[in-house]
Amino acid sequence: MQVKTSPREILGEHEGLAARASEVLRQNDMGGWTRAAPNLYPHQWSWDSAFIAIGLAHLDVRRAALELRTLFAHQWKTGKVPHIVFNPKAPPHSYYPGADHWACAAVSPDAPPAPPYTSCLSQPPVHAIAAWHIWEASGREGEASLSSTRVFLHDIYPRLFAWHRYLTTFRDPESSGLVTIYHPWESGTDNSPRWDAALAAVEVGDLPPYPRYDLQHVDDPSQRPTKADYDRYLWLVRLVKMAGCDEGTIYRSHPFLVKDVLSSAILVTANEALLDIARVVGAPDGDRELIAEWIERGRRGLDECWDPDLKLCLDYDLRAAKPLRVRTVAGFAPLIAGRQSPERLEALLEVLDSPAFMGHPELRWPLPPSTSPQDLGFRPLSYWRGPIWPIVNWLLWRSLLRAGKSERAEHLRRMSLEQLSDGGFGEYVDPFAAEPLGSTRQSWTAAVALDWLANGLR
Ligand code: 9WN
Repeated sequence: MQVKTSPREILGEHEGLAARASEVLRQNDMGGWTRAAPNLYPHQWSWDSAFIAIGLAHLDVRRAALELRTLFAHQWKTGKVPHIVFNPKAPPHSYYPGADHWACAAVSPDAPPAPPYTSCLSQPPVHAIAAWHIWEASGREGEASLSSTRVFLHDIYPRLFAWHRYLTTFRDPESSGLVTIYHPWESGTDNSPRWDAALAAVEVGDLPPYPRYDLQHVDDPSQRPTKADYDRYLWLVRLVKMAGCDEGTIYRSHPFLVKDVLSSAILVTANEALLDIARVVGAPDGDRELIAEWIERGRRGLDECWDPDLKLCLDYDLRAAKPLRVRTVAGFAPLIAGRQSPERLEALLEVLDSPAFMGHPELRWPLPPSTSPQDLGFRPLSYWRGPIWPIVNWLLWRSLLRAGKSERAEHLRRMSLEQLSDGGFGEYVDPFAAEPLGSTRQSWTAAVALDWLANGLR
């Protein structure tokens, strides 16, 4: 990767941090795409790539655009963007389930030609936000950069549109405005207690023994999902493949079918970015009307999931026909979707500031744990069950800015940077001891650090 902007130009008081973050992205750079992390995740992950592109936009706008181009080159015929594009050069025994296990091209006519193979699942749609971010970064560089990014936007727009159409049709046959997921991996918050009840109802059939390479890359196995969780994850993959990845068949037969409020909220705000892109590329009026309709429908869907007692939004289990009553950061979905009534916004902020989240007295930094310390499912050191995830902080920070809450946003930005300056670019962070956990040198953590640093200068 050719770094055009010196990290020195994008820092404030965190000079070393910018250089270190750029170095993580450089080390994980595979030419046209970036490994999510060097050891634990040696492939291209979908929503990781979107965050990575947001960070790269501060270093090299063209390279940032290439990150998304490479990912979208593996888009399925249905419009689905796969959650993993497998790196054919990844060391053997580095990630399970790897390309051979998925081999989706063999089971679905909609999969792109392989290799490289892709997974059959999806992840939250942060991509249009990243594409718009790249456009804005170009705007700061001047006309030459803008004109090359205009070409990029023209190329990527139809792909982004197809991706969002996939999510609003195949993943929402009820027209509820909410995205259905088939697997916790699709939520990006895999092992969150959000999914415990729905997963518990999944009966695992015969599974051959399988390796847990992931456990080699963390200090303590309890930071990763349990064997019981992994059995269910692999069983659900087996069922998706047995259904030939056919959406209708999955919808009829799959035991795990959940409306995910966080993905749905990200889709709303990504649709706003898509509408901006549609304007730049001069997309047909019909597209723009449809995108505007998706935005409205998404907000209405999230309204339906509001729990007035918890003052949070709740996922909905379609199989059990009931909400999943767990207090996690996903509950702030309406904040991420944006344009809430002043009362709803105040209610959300009150919960965010309360001891249930950022106001918990034992937190090292006032940053939101992935699961509320007051929830029974809270585990401070386990994956999505309690640790702080910098990319979630980034989503909340961006949402606060868009809601006009600039002081709170600035506080969140500063605290997040302090945390990263102290602990480095771990995948997630112990909310109390502030130890970095999970993978080290995680690309998206470095990427959001770069964006936060750059925002301190504007
Ligand atoms: C499964 C790559 C990904 C992130 C997810 C995170 C984790 C994978 C795993 O790593 O998931 O997709 O093997 O645990 O939960 O959000 O995209 O960083």
